[in-house]
Amino acid sequence: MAGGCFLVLEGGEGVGKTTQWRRLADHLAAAGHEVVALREPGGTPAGDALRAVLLSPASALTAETETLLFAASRAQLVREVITPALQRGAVVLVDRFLLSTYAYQGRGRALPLAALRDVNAFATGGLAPDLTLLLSLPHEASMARMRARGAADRMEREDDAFHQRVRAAFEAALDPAWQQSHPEIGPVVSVDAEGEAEAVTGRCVAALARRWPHRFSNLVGAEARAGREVTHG
Ligand code: Z5A
Repeated sequence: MAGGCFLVLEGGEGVGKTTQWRRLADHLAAAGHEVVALREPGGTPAGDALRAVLLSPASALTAETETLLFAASRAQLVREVITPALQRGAVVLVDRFLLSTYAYQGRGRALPLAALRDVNAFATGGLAPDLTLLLSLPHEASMARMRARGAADRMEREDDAFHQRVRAAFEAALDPAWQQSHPEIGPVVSVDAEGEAEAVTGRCVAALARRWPHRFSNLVGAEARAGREVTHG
């Protein structure tokens, strides 16, 4: 693989994405990669403003408005940060991307996938991740982690049935036939998110090294080496 690499971390709430996003970014930087670590929604000044609206429990949004605001944040992030970073050869690591829209707005809010696809094709300009690592954790374990963390945002306050639909959508994305019919999502692999954070990072690193042995095999043990700065957005 030459040039940049576009990686996404996905999963339901409380599976440990943000924890792994930080740890994986550090590993990649320690192995000498330029790393641009971003989260959705957000990652740009406009995106951060949209994030505040989207996650505030005080916002009353229709499902359609919510979808358009997530897509607006994505459009800004792709053009302002992701595409230039990929063009310079950086590893771009994003906490959530389009698959979250399919899971939360598609399955969670029951909006038609065709509309989500069209809006987001416009938002991304056709940019698809090179790989998505889907963190998988039993429902009870992720709920326990959320309870331990406290305060819930607007999306997290949805009921259990909503979150079960979201989980089912993520699981469906692991089916090779589903991936073939959704090329805009790119390849998705499951990573077991149970156990200590360090063990989960090891599984993420192993998944990257399996897919791109030449580029990423030196990630194993990379945290012990001095690394480059990570740009966080
Ligand atoms: N959303 C959407 O609807 N449509 C879209 O298109 C997009 C997003 C892009 C973003 O919220 C919300 O937007 C999200 C989907 C929606 N909402 N929901 N619900 P966010 O960015 O604020 O949050 P999140 O993405 O849902 O992540 P999270 O809830 O913060 O959880 P997480 O990132 O998966 O987990 P974490 O913060 O790393 O860990 C959670 C807790 O568990 C924390 O206390 C950790 O210290 C602990 N933890 C982490 N790893 C471990 C291990 N291995 N063992 C034990 N404890 C652990």
